[in-house]
Amino acid sequence: MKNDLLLRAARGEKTERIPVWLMRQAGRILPGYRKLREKVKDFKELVKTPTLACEATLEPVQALDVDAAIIFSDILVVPEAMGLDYEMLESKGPMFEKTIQSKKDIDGLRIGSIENWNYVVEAIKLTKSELNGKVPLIGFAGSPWTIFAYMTEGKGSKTFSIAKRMLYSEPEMAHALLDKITQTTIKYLKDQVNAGAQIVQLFDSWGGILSPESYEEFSLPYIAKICDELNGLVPVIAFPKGAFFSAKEIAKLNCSVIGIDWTVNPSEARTLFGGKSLQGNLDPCVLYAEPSVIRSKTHNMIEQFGTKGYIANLGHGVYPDIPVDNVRHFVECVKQYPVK
Ligand code: 1CP
Repeated sequence: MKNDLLLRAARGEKTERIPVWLMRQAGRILPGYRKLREKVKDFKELVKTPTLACEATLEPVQALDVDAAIIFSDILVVPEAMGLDYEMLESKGPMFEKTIQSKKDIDGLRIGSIENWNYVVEAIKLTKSELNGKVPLIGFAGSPWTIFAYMTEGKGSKTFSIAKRMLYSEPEMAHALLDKITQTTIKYLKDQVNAGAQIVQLFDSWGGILSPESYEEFSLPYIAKICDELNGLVPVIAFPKGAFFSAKEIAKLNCSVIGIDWTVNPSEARTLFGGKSLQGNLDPCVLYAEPSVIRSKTHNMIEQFGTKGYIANLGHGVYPDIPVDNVRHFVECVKQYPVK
């Protein structure tokens, strides 16, 4: 491994330089990605063609000079593997033909297996061999609650009121669905690790719309199960976006790294999550600002996080209209930060 900064920082070590990557680095912002998209019918064809998924994964490593690659895929591979098909509508996002509303619907879902996500396994193997140890490869999945939200709503939502209604009115049914998603996700992540993923991230993108009580009943226990199954194999990064109202409970997860969003002060995050490595947390919108602002906000962030057991990143995915040069500047500013 030529550059294992990310893996060492995830294990809590002090590194000679701070590793940096960006959530959603592999799509949307890069010109090469747009060209790749023009070659295919739709987003899913890109995800399901290992040579193209590999190309999309490698582009940011070249173009942005980041310290990790994240496999080009989507969290919605899991519902599809369970038998719930979706389309990715141009500039609208995911759309499921059917949604899960009843016990019968849940019984009709399968616990996915390798044949349902073999294209991801192949993409990881190919990417791993192309990377040839240049930087580590990150695997990922959505958290069970976040996947549940898409499976019950059928698409993105502002309120996720259909998903939340099930939590309050049919809690047993909700747990049955969450359990099935969790079993699938554990198998899916283990297959990613066997194929060559060296670290995995769990995106709980919609954790923040729950109350602390609901979060601790319907999201966190399932994330905990996945961490317990995976963290002995590779480091797990748990990213409980917006859910830091439950920080005390999150701190108990059996994961190596906690991903922090911009709503938490970095030095406070250190106090909350004592023994863990941290990742984050610059507001992506800082990258719209001029270079000197990006530099001072990035260096200020690092100073507060400290340099041991720290992975620099944004507090959520990079937005499609952020200029690539500004993203590159952010990466450089992290790399230039003097570690004493
Ligand atoms: O760096 C990367 O881009 C790697 C690949 C990646 C990842 C990690 C993609 C490709 N998606 C994801 C994760 C993902 N997908 C999340 C979790 C991260 C987050 O919170 O941002 C979520 C919530 C999704 C679901 C999803 N996929 C949406 C959101 C819809 C909503 O409800 O707001 C959308 C629009 C997608 C499509 C998608 N996934 C990935 C890309 C590059 C795109 C854009 C589609 C395109 O190119 O046409």
